[in-house]
Amino acid sequence: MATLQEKLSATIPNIRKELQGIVKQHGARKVAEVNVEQAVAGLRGVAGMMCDTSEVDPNRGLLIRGRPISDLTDKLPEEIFYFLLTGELPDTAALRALQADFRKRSEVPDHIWEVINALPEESAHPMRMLSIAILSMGADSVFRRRYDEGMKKDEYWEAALEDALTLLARLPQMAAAIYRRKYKLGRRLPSDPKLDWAADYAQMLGLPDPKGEFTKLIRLYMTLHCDHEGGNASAFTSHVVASTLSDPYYAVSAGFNALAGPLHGLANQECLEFVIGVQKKFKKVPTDDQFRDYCWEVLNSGRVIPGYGHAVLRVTDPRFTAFHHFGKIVCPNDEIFRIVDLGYRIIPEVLKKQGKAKNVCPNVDAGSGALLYHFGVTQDTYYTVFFAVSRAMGLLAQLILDRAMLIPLTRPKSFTMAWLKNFIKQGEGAAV
Ligand code: CMX
Repeated sequence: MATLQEKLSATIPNIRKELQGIVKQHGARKVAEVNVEQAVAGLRGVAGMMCDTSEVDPNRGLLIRGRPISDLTDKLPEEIFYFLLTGELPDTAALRALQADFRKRSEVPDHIWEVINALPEESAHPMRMLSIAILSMGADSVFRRRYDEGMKKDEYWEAALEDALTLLARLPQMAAAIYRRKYKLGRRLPSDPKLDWAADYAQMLGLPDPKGEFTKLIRLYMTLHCDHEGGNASAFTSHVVASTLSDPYYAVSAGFNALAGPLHGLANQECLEFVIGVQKKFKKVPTDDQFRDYCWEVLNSGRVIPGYGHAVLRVTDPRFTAFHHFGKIVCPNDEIFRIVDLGYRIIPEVLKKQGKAKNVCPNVDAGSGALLYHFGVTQDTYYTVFFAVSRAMGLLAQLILDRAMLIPLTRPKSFTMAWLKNFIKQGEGAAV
């Protein structure tokens, strides 16, 4: 068995050497070109950074370290974190060691509870509360302290890993406490050291779970949302912030701030609202024709159908498939789930007919909210927090590997509108 730290210590020097060799030998080779539209509109599709933890294949969906996410749905999030970082799944002893490490670090200092309790629960969105709590934890950053003491560059990843493990160990408690405070559900519930990371998170939310199905859902949720390559808004934000050698708490908080936007992590909230809207209008599961007409009403009013389409994917998101499969087993007769199921049959056909969306299939957000709702998480403004707790694993794994590979400050060049007009006038010879 190799603990996470041992495994990384053994492999990082070789990976670093290999990358340095590649850059030395092939540094001048072009990997991508950027056209005017891409430069002006969000750098879509520009391959301009490296990320080893995962990739999104348009036709296969999320691949974690080359393995389809659908192969990993039975894994615990702790195993996934080890896998993201090392490319190997831990054996039982290494998994136990990682879980014990989390437990050792899990005590949330009083000053963090004071910060959470000081936030206005009426007005603050739970993502804002979580981001502030993470930022406050940075006061105890090992990375910051060791940097101030003159830590050597090749040790940055070790200090980043220390902070990452501490952050992850405490995250479920903070997220669960925010749930209970925000929605006035009573005192926060204590962590249970006997439970795995996701099961502990599930029990601290305080929802009834007589058959253990909600716990299974949270494990699945945590595994499915763990990472989505490096260029998505939250991962890229975290990458840029960490590249300045801000500590991991600053970087994760920043990444969460990006995740909180409606074009990114907040979409899951909007998906449930769409489904609830259908239920409210028809007071039951509508017929196919009624639902089809409803979709056209939404589209004709200029709105999008949430949960469908994707910037990269061109097939049904395998993470949707995993949630759909779970729902079919656990709550096939739940009215909200049945509307999601109906949507899966009808919406692609409607979007195809409309002819605008490049991908007419469901994405990860189309079904997850219905399952959370089924188990009593009816407060959809909280859904992005589940996403964030899971995604912290990917942000942190990417950040640790960036420091391990000695990736420098991110600093693309920008240009002015005047330069752009001149460039167009002069032709392609002009340089930034
Ligand atoms: N409903 C209606 N129209 C849609 C649509 C949908 N679900 N998905 C795409 N379209 C439209 C776009 O609005 C765009 O229309 P305009 O040309 O009028 O601007 C056209 O189809 C082409 O868009 P696209 O290239 O296929 O999609 P983008 O890469 O621009 O956007 C996304 C991707 C996800 C923002 C978009 O599909 C969408 O708005 N979906 C609904 C919201 C949603 O589910 N978000 C969750 C994303 C999950 C994630 O990113 O992880």
